[in-house]
Amino acid sequence: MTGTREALVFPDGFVWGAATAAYQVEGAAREDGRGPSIWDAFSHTPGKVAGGDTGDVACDHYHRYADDVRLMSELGLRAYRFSVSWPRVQPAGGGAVNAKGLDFYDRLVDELLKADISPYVTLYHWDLPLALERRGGWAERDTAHRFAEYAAAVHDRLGDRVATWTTLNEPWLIAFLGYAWGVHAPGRTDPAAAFRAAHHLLLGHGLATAVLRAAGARQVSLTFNLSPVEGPPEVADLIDGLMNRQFLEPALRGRYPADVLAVAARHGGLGHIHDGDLALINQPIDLIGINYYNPSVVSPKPGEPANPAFPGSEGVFFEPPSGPTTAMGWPIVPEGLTSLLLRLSRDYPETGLLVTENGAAFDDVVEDGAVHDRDRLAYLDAHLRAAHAAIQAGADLRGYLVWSLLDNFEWHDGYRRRFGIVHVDFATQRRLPKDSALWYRDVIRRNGLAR
Ligand code: IFM
Repeated sequence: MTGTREALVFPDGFVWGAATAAYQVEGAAREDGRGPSIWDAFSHTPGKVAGGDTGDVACDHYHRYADDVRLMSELGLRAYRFSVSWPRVQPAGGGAVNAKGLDFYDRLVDELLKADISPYVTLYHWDLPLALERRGGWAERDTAHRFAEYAAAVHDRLGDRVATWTTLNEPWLIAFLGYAWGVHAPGRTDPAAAFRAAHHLLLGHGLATAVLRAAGARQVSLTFNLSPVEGPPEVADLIDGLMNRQFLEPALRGRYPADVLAVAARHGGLGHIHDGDLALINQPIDLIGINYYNPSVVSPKPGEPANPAFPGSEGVFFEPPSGPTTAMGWPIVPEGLTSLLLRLSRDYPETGLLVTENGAAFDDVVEDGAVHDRDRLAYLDAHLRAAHAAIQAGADLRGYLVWSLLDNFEWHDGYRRRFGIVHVDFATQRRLPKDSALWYRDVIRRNGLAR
């Protein structure tokens, strides 16, 4: 791991926080009128999630949120990014709003504000109401309209206290892991549906952004999972297009990259992109949300079949990591964050940047009432140094939200992968701040890194 390890100070007002997502932490899957989501159906299907784990109980954040906010306060967090569960708010995916579902977020927001922690709300972090999937899910255009309707209902209840709104978390993953590869809910393996889903997610983002703006939302953002792609341009550009530019360019520039359109055209055609859609999608946003974990390295390899997450990638080989990795097997490359932030500043200089997720899973061990997670601490330290280097070079980075506050339900990996800076004993629900959490508390206190 690199880094010069001198003391570093971040800009005044830099936002320090942590993130979670509804299905990964809340539990209470059948309480207070919550309807089923695609992740309930997927996790309850044998063989889909490691260990047969589900989000039924997760971290029980639904009941323990006040204790969790107290913990955040002890750690000095200034912001908490959480997502709202759509099926809690609209159990049938549209129409009637379940007041009890919104009550939970009302209580959570009040508790955060009492502790002087800013709520950062994400409207969609993957838990689509099952009723909408039965009508075609994101592959169906109507879902984008239903999403805008849901955004209005949530803003209506929380908009007086929540300043920063994120429409979607990681549209590439939703579309291509959920509809093309099928390792995420809803588990479909239809590349044409994935391209349609990608477009309808973007449309939903645009429609919801317009609704949020009209209702007076102060800051609106969209969170992308962005991966710098390294390798010869003849292969790296294609993967960069599918993963990064397919979403950045419509949202921020109102156009699809030609190379992405060419691939989509070969997978079901472009009939789902209607005249005027790109103008609807391209609403001004205040912040680009960045979830950074690792870069990808590709090389040309004739005869290589398409990677299931990248339809159209025949002949592209994804190189295995050559250096240190996390427990996910993801390479640890902090410099990738610097180059990503600088690229976004260069390409979209008018929009502020916020790291909405960065962090790492490691195989933590509880020893004498402590978790000495040196690897995670080193990972976070190195990535903060990389973020600081980007700021020094001119990037308008406004804050950093670690993924994650708590160990939680890591999608198809279940509970076996721990990303939290706070350890959760899932048998007792006991929380235990790891060394990385105590270190992060000091980082926040001094608004930077010690020598
Ligand atoms: O846990 C996920 C999160 O829900 C979305 N971004 C990546 C994280 C780690 O895989």
